[in-house]
Amino acid sequence: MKYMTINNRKVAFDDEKNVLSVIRKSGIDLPTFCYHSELSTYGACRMCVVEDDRGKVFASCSETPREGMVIYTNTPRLQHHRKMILELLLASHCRDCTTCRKNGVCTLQKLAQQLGVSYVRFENNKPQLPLDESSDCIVRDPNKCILCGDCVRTCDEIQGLGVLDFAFRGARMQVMPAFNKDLAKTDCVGCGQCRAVCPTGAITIKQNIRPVWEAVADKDIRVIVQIAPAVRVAVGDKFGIPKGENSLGKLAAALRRMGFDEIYDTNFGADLTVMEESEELLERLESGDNLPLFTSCCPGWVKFCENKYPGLREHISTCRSPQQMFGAVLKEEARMDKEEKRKTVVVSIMPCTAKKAEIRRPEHKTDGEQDVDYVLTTTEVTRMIKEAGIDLAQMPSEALDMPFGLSSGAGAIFGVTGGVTEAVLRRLVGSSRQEDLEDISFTGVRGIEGIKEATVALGEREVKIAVVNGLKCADELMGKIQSGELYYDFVEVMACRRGCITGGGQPVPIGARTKKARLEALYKIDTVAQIKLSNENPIIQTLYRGLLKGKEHKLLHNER
Ligand code: HC0
Ligand code: SF4
Repeated sequence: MKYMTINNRKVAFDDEKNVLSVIRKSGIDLPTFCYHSELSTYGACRMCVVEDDRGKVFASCSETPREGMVIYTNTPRLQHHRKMILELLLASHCRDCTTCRKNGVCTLQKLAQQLGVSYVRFENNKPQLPLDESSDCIVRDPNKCILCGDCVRTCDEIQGLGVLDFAFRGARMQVMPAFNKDLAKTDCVGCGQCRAVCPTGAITIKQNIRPVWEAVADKDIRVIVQIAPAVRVAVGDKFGIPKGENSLGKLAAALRRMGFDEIYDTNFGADLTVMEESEELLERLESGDNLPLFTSCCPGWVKFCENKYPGLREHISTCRSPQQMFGAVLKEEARMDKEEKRKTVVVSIMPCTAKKAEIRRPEHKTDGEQDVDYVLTTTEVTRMIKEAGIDLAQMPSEALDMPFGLSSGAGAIFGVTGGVTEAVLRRLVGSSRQEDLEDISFTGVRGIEGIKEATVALGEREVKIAVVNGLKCADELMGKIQSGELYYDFVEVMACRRGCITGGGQPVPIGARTKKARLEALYKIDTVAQIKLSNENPIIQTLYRGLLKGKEHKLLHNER
């Protein structure tokens, strides 16, 4: 153990990678715009400056901790320095805080208030730049960018895409896609991970709140809502509910009071996906065609694979994602119900911005009609609940509607990377005995590593599996699969690290403790679930015997 002195207090440190981490570990929340522990250190914002005993001022994020260091974090000189940075940032910032989407969760706004910046001496004489609203998933407002580079490094270092970068120099510097192309014309997959780290309103979620309120208010429209696995463990974040707490029952109660007609669970859709995807895997193992089978649940990953590895497109499962399977079933049911005179609108509540693009893909229309009409992210639904004057924390816990409110634990764990694989393996192994479930969970499919590998015995055969977190890791793996260096039978990729719990539409910030709480909460839902296997869900069985009979392919699969 080594020691340094921070503000006259002796502080122990070990293998922290920089002085900033030691300071934060000691309980002092030094502000930063450009520091994220999972990204490379950029050292540009200078908010984390500290002063040493010789009066040297330096950025604590870029300094290695040394034995015997003596530092101060809040001297008058540092206070002046930080305030000046904030004032200069605000001077060239569009200051429409009251109407900004990030109002209340903007780091610039929060720090200006926290550090007492009450007046800006300089005029903003920068020309107003146009917004990029071309993407279905996110909106870019360059007028609110503070050039911290968090989005640039996230898209490059985590997703390996490099869609965004710095352009021009000095006062003209901006963040933009190459040649300032519209996002919709780039390789952007809509994952929203850049939005999740953006400290201001420069990258925000494309909003679908208005049309949903209008549909809810229309008596001639029946609005059905489905709630994704990862939403329930994050929607409580802005209501003071403990991080990770399962708020599904409270969310159902709030949605009813807001006027939604029927409330169902995307976990039911996940159960359907397990049924179809496990069959597809068996068929491909049998025929040997198009192995490995790639999961198709994550739209960011699907788009990435289509863009970058078109030659491996046939490997993507033909199964629709749980959102899309469920949407197609709900719309088909509405078409079959001759008593129902209202128009049916299906709304999904998702942790993911890319799901907004998934619903608009041409293959996700049945008989010319979109299977899911609108996607609201967890963040948008949080806003709607607040608009309705509802405090989620005070809601009673209510059950979802039947029949599609019933789902298995296997459906719940879809929200974490590895969950799809684990759920499919459960179905293929076909046992709900505790020891067998544990054996599957210990194969290596759980955990937060970038690439996880597992080998599972299915009958006579050993099935080789890879589970991938984040598109940069996917890119690494795909290169090796394409060249023949690696072989797998089944590959699950989630574009967001740790899966949908960290999706680009989730409430931010998503720190290490929040990630852990959400992950553990989803596994806990599975642990206490009475039904563990998707095929044991009685409503799934009824559906296959009824509505789905002869229509499995039409409603649950994409043509490839
Ligand atoms: Fe997910 Fe899904 S698990 S992608 O992360 O497969 O968004 O939560 O809804 O569709 O079920 C997101 C989450 C879903 C889908 C499911 C899958
Ligand atoms: Fe990159 Fe994802 Fe942001 Fe698109 S949405 S720019 S792919 S991080």
